[in-house]
Amino acid sequence: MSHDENHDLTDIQIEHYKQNGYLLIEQLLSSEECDELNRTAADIVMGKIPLEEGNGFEMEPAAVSLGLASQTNPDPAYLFKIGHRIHVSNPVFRHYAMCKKITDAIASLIGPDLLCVQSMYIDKPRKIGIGQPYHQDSHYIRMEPDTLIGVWIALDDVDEQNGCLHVIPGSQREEVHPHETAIDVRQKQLYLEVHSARKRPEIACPLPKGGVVFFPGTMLHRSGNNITADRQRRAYVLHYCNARSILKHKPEYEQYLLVRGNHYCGS
Ligand SMILES: O=C(O)CCC(=O)C(=O)O
Repeated sequence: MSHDENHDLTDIQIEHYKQNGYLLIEQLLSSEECDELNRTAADIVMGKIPLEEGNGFEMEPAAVSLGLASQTNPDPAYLFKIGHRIHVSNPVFRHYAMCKKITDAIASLIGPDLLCVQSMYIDKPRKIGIGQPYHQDSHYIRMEPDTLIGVWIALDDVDEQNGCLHVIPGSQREEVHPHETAIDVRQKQLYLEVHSARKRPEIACPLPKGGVVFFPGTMLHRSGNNITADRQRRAYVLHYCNARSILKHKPEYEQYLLVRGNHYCGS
């Protein structure tokens, strides 16, 4: 596939995103590209690749409680998360943050000038990986105007058993809801939650390895627990915005990466 190939979305895809607030593409990255990201994450956890300033990794809390792994005795099979600037500091993660397959698609949705503002590699280990309850990313990443878009790339086959994403179509048109302590006893140690979202009809977003979900920052979304006995659930999760938006929060470390088009002062 040529690097110059155009990956703009079709009118039908753009319309689906506008109407429903999310868009699934089943094969964005190849299986080999996903393997490269998974290998790189494992090398970071095992200390073979340095974790640059502004990044950290955490083991799954349940794995730590069970004595299966710890910060000083890490194991990629029990990872929780690496973040939040691997799209800047690591060449492999940066390559995919900037790849045209992603940036052309996002440009079709929020315009040609794009900043990547955050990245996470999130794992839900088999049997113990815990889901993130309903939230809106615009609660955490604030800007004016709000052009935030989440890009959730499945690095394993994902479904409702191993913790795929769920969305509430229509919620993308709403303001940011109050985010309160999560209700679930395990989730409350890690996450805030929009409690009212629990009663609302949702759509699961199962995907093959290499598939992606695009969704705006105001979309209410959650992930499930990984209840499978033998399947990991790894994802590369990126957040982008239109480079003309003014970000309210400046991170401690340089984190905003222009991935396409022009920079504008203020962002
Ligand atoms: O991958 C997950 O489990 C949830 C990620 C998510 O919802 C987010 O990063 O906003």
